[in-house]
Amino acid sequence: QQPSYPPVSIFGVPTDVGAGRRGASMGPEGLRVAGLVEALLGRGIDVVDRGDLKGPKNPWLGPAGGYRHLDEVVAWNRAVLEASTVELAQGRMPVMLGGDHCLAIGSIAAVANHCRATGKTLRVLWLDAHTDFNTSQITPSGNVHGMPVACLCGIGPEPLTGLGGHVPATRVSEFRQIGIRSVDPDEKRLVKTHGLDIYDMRYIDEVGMRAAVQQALDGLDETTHLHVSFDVDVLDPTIAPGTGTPVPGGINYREAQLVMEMIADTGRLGSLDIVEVNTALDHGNATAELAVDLVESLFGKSTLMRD
Ligand code: B3U
Ligand code: MN
Ligand code: MN
Repeated sequence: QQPSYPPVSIFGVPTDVGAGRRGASMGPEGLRVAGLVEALLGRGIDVVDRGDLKGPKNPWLGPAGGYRHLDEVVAWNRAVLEASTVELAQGRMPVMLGGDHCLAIGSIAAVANHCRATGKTLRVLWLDAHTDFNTSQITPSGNVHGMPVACLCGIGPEPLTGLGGHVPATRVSEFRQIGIRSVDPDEKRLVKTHGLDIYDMRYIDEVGMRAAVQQALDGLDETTHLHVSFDVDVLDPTIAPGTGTPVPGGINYREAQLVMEMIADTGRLGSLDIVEVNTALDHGNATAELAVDLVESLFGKSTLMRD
């Protein structure tokens, strides 16, 4: 049975203030040029592109107190939080086009508030090469795109942990991370202490993507709001070179399609981030085009009719 989808509202979030390299700010336009809106329309989805959110420019400074550009990151995330909150309240699905992954603090804080208000259960599927669980004390870079999961779970600076008004915004137990293969030494200790549910590349190699995704999606029911935070660096850099922190050994095209198809089959997708597309580092617009291809699967495209 084909799942049905709520109407979709797309926002560009042209920011790279949380990243260590410039260029993720061009991600929204890269995804649009790759035909994201047309692909969703082609799936029969009711979709509106609300254009780009506004935020401060990248001052390109070094870390201060363990964070780079904290004020700018907060400002961008306020805009993301506000936009997502409005769409969710109208029964629409916010889709945030990054931009760097710091924007997930705002998008997921909004979703978590929405779940609290409506009595829904939250599940976050975090597709990424990285766990993004750093803090100002242990970050090797000061880049906030390496910290959003920690911030959402209440570990971070008050303007980010308290962004949505509820600290912590989310519980660690609401997250499942898939495709992980780069965790900093102290970050490793922190994710272990907090018991983050991680399906890393070794696990995927050993049990296969199907079993990994089945486990990550276990326990979903009609009350679940599923948020997918899709960092394109989860993909192998040979197929997705256009991203700021590529890590070898990522998921391949077929594994990526399968994840998306399995998510689609749940019929629970409620919100989405597509982040870290850096067109300045891409081969042509290949990474954005691949992301759009995968998003079609996420919205129910399949080779055969299924029942
Ligand atoms: N863990 C490293 C690298 C990183 C995390 N997320 C991204 N890169 N995109 C850091 O800087 O925190
Ligand atoms: Mn990330
Ligand atoms: Mn990443």
